Amino acid sequence: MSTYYLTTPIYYPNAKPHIGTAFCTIGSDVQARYRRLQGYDTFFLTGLDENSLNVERQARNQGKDPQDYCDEMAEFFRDLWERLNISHDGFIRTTEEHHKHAARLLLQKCYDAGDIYKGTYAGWYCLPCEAFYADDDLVDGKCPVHDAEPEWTEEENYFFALSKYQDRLLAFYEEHPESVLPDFRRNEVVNMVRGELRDFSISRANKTWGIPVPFDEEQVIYVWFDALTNYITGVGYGRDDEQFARYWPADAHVIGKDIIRFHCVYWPAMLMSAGVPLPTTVWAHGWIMFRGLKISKSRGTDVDPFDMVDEFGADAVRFYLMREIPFDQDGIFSWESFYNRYNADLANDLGNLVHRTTSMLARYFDGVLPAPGGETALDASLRDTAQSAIEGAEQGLESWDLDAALDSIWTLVTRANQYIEENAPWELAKAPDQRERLGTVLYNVTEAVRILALLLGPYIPQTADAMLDRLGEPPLAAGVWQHGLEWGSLTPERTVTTGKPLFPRLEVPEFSEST
Ligand code: ME8
Repeated sequence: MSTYYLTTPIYYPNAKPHIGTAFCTIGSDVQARYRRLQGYDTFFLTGLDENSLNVERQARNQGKDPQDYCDEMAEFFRDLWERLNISHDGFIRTTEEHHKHAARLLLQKCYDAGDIYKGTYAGWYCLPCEAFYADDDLVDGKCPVHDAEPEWTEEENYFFALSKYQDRLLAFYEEHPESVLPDFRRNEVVNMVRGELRDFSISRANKTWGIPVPFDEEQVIYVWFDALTNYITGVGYGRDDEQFARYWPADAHVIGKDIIRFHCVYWPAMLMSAGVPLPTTVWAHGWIMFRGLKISKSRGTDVDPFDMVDEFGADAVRFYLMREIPFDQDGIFSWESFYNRYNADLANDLGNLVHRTTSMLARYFDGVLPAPGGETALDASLRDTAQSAIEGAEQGLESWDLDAALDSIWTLVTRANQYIEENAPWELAKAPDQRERLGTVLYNVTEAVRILALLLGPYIPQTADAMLDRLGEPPLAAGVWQHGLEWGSLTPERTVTTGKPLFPRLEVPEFSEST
């Protein structure tokens, strides 16, 4: 069986997860679920980046031991991922012993390869980024990502000889255009590497928090070197050779555009140095903006994902983010568009389709699905739309065009609703000689609902299972996209139930200009 290994960034637990973090994790979850439905042996890793100075500072500011603080914060992440139905197979925390051991192992390999040397670093350090900046990287003296004042730092560190890898990196991007996606991000990376490629510091003189450098216990491993290593330690590097051989190299690292340099320049060079194969793809998504600003830890509480899930349910949140925010560009979160999407797409289009289909079956056939009769042009057009929705969904998901895949799926939702209007089952029901036609129409629309449940499985898994349950079908299972998407697979004579509306309409609040 083919394997598929994908990862999210490991998040800093120096604040609770916010809607931007949730977006990245949900997008990754959609892909993981899709791969499982396609029958891949899938491993989906997420986790926390704990050995960072920003985490240590935050803990100490609150008078807490950093490890206790991380343990507390980890619960918020685990809790949110559970509430959002994130289907990760691994949750790595970089304070775990196996990770510490393997991070040291990787660094030792780079050292043995002659790529680590001692030097003095003097530069601006941005704590939220955990990265050094040169004078000309700063914008008005501030970090270009966080708009925060960096700290001037001067210390003796170990360095990784990144500059040695310039040619190999450029050759790698050239030979593997899929290594950084979307394409325009790869161009940015190529430009970065073509310019001056500075060696980077891989240790810090901090003895209170972090993983000691294997060849100098006076220093700890720089948090980015340590953090990137999670992608191999999470699947057994230095611990479980069999698991490592099974899943590595990763098929995809999903990240935000803010951390491209680390993933697309530092990480491949580190792996080249240590003689470890390179991941297939780094997919960099954009940022969610809210009221004109990037949603971030300091502003995260404006849109609290915990409250959103409590109020609207996991699927509404997952759906909104995947439908409204493109997975390659920046996108805008607004409450107005949330309510619009919910009411128009979920309550009206999808919810009504399921409700009217199952209600008509109850009304006209006592809830027992009739067998279809001969096919008309209208029926064929519904079947064709289903086929093209399946193809569009697969194409979009394969190419990380997660919103385009959803657009394709929606063509079937729209067509199925139109099909009902065009055939007017309520009229057919009045004419006894149209009984067979009525049965055919209701069979076809029920079959469209079944196919929609499978297609929506990666996005709104709870709703998909609820739809299948109403049709008397088993819940989503691994491999079902391979054998279950054939039109006409739904066997007649089964009992279909109606149930409550899947997405009751929301009362829309008054919006001010700024929402
Ligand atoms: O950078 N819109 O952790 P982090 C979309 N620990 N995505 C967003 C976002 C927004 N407004 N804000 C954050 C780190 N993200 C490191 C990573 S990996 C080896 C180490 C997402 O907690 C986005 O995916 O700052 C971004 O890359 C990630 O959160 C940064 O999370």
